[in-house]
Amino acid sequence: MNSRRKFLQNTALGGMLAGSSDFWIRQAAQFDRPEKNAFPVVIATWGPNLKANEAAWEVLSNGGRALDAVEAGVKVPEANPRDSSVGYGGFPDREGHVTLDACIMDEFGNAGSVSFLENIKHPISVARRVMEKTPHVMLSGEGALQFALSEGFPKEELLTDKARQAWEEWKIESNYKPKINVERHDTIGMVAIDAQQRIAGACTTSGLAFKMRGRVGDSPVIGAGMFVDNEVGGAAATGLGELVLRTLGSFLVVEEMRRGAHPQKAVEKAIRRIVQKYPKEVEENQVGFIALDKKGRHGAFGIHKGFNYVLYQRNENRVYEAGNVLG
Ligand code: SD4
Repeated sequence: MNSRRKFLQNTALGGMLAGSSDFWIRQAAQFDRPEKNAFPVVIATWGPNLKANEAAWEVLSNGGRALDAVEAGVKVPEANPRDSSVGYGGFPDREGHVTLDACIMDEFGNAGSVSFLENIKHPISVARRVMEKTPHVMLSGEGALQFALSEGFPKEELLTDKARQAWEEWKIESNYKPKINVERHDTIGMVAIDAQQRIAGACTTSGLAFKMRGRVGDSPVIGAGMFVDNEVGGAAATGLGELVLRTLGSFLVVEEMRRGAHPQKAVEKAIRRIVQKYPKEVEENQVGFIALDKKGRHGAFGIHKGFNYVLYQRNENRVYEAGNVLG
């Protein structure tokens, strides 16, 4: 027996602490009871993604699998030409090519991902095929494209007139600033739990606008842009990928929940870690996390004001403002 335990057992203080810890365990159990009608549930980054949640809900409310729900959900912004951060209509790299990153995880801990993929409208579905049809987790660039074509995905031009125009305007100054503004971006990260309490997650993006050719962010990296552990919960990230990659943010959130943290506390921890480690870079850059735990509780938090998210639970699909650390 370690000496501290021995000491506590042999003292009045030990008796008091034992009593008080029972109190806290009872207290925690009260909060930890499964939420009523918590399932199914789906959460996604950014307010404009209500429609993505709807598509996921369609699957979930019909008794479908969380994996199918998140794939269907994130395909909505991937196909939307007005969404300049995801899939078709995404802003190109600084050489004018739209290059896409995406990843997906299922309830068994299987994972699939594509990075630096061009000319395929639904990178999330290619990521799923990587997971289901290859012994690998990630395919990149030309190889990812070849694989997608061999799987029957059509090759498409993803650069819309609007995105081309934005790029032409950017080229006038060609000011290379690999930073992300605080409010105007909407990579979608999504986590869902179905009626059978299976958890899945997905994340998809065109990455930073006018990025260096070949730059890959956090979104396709398992544990950075998204992570799911069916025993614990799931998390996803949006914002400046470099900050999320260096801290393996989504993994950190899930591990915090594994240690017993409420999802809200877990996302706050991951954001504070970034702020503490990179105080200069966070001044002008946003990162936001969303999380769901196995009990159906959620959390969301950003570095700056302006990060919002969508939650569909108990038949209600709503946009919520997330808290933030820097205002
Ligand atoms: C990236 N995390 O490539 C992505 C960008 C993003 O909303 O989230 N945009 O770094």
